[in-house]
Amino acid sequence: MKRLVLPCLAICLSVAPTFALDHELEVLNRVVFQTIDKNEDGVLSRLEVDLFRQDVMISQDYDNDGNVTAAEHLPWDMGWQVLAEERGVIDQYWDARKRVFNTWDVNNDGVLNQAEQMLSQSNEFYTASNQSTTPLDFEAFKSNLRIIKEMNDAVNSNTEVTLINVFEVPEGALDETIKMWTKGRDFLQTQPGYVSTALHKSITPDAKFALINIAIWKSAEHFKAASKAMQANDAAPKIEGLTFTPALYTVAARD
Ligand SMILES: [Ca+2]
Ligand SMILES: [Ca+2]
Ligand SMILES: [Ca+2]
Repeated sequence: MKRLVLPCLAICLSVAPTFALDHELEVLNRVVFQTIDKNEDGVLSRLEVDLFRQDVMISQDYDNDGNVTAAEHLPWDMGWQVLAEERGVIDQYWDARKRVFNTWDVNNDGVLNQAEQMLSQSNEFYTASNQSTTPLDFEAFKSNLRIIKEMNDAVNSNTEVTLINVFEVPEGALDETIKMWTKGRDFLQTQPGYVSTALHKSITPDAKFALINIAIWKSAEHFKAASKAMQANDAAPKIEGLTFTPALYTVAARD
């Protein structure tokens, strides 16, 4: 399979938490921007964007017939697909890619012919440049150029985080701790951004953590705001000797 291989792929494959992934998305955008910016003047001219378009279209046209089908176009990836897979938003990513392809496929025959390839990219440049020929700066590139914006939005569409809270429960305080947790849960599930929660009770004798809570929140910001609200409302009673350690996590690797 022909692909444009960029140094960013190594970066994009590295494991990182949510905020670092946002940084990685920024790095990916920057690397692709610099790849297109042949004269290294920090902006993308109409010519540079078109030269890149030609390189990409040629690399996608596996059977060299001058046309690019959806099957030829969609596997092309410069790093966004890897990030989408890491973040669990691969469906949103494919939807975005198909949406862009369908927009470019003006006569809706499932193939980008030469005229459609040129027209689509010309239109995209002028749209990104506010109907002018002004070269695109980095912000315009990542926020206005359709395929880049669509891929960025897809990769950014999931900001869910997992709260894992481990409880060291003093002897004889298990039921009381579960009651405390339930009261806290009742409050937290009314807060914006709450998705789900599950309290796990150890079945291993003498486990260090008798209880572990695993909860999903729409974003770290939602969870932090909810925690603050809970503290302000004193919604969780105190239990002598109980220690708990909450932290937010995101998926670092999957099967
Ligand atoms: Ca340039
Ligand atoms: Ca072809
Ligand atoms: Ca077509």
